[in-house]
Amino acid sequence: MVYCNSAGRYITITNDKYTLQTSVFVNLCEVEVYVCSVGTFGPDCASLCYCQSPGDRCHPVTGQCPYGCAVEFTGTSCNIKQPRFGYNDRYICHCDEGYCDTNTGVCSSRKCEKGWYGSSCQKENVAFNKNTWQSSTYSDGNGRRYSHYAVDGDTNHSKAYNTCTHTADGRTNASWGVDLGQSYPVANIKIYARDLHITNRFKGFRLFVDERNQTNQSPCRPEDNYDSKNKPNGFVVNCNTTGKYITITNDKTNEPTNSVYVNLCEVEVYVCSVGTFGPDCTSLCYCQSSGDRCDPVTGQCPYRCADGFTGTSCNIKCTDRNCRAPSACHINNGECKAGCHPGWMGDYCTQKCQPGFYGNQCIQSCDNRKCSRQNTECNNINGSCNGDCLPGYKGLDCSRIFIMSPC
Ligand SMILES: [Ca+2]
Repeated sequence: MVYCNSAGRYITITNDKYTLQTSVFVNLCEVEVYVCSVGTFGPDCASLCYCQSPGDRCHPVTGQCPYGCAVEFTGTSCNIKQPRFGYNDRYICHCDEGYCDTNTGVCSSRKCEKGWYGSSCQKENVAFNKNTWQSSTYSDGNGRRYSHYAVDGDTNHSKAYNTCTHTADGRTNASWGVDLGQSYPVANIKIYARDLHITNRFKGFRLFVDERNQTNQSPCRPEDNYDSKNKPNGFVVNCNTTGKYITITNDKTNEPTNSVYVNLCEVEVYVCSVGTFGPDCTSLCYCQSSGDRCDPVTGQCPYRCADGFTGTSCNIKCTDRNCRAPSACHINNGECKAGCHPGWMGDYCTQKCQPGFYGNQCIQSCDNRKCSRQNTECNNINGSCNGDCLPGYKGLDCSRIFIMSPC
């Protein structure tokens, strides 16, 4: 057996050593070339790897996938199934180690996988390692300042080279762009510019999110409203729009060089994972299909809620409602038409009474109870005193007058 561990189409066997007969031969009875089937690796091809695309072959020895793991898998060989959270395990945890809270997704380790952010690690930087371009490329003795330096995952903004892009000298306009690979509802974009030039080279800064690679649409942040002076590095641009291409342009002369530059150290484009929304992507929306993305700000689903959920952002479980009478439970009309059970309030009867109130329609005041003990806890449903009443009163909430009859 000969072990190779390499990829190739042609197998060649050569020989240039003379034998005793002073001739050189290749004299074979059979050559069998063994490969592992797609999705397997190891000496006996008995180990499984779950690569991004079903057709990707992982490394025959390490199991490493060429373009990353399938959605639900992680680990060097992409064979560790990621833990999940949420109702019916709808969401994938993106913790770097350990498990996440089964309801909220918050990681026990408080650390996210590379490329994921936020307190529940559901905010993804979709620009990381994607295809980039720029209008021209600056070069000097320290090398070329390539466009992909702005998506290499290194946010260092004090260095001039190896991790920051730089367009060439002597230009009257400059631009840089990234292709996210697909259209995303972009929540916000974080930009790290070079410390030395954050003010002068961002003077004409404009940012576009577009479905096509064009920059004739309205920019996310109009140039005239953008003030780069005293801007801290790693600043966020809010967009709340959908697009596949992010383009940053500049056509303002950078004094005193009279050239125009785009000079970026990192551009992070944040998108909430499918089924999450909100500034930190911690709110959950249960849309009809588990692949539906809801609005990154409002949480509204594109079609309707998943069965069993209701509310504007489809995050209210029908069985969690406390309707007084059975009510249909569909998106936007899942309100409790006949009102709530005592102790509950809101359109969907999922909110407890305000503190200090209880009972039917939450209008009974806890202060009016006649509990024997001061500051007794007040149950939202029945206002129970959890103990004795003051003389002359009875009932769970000690609100009924008790007339004692004489002996
Ligand atoms: Ca960088």
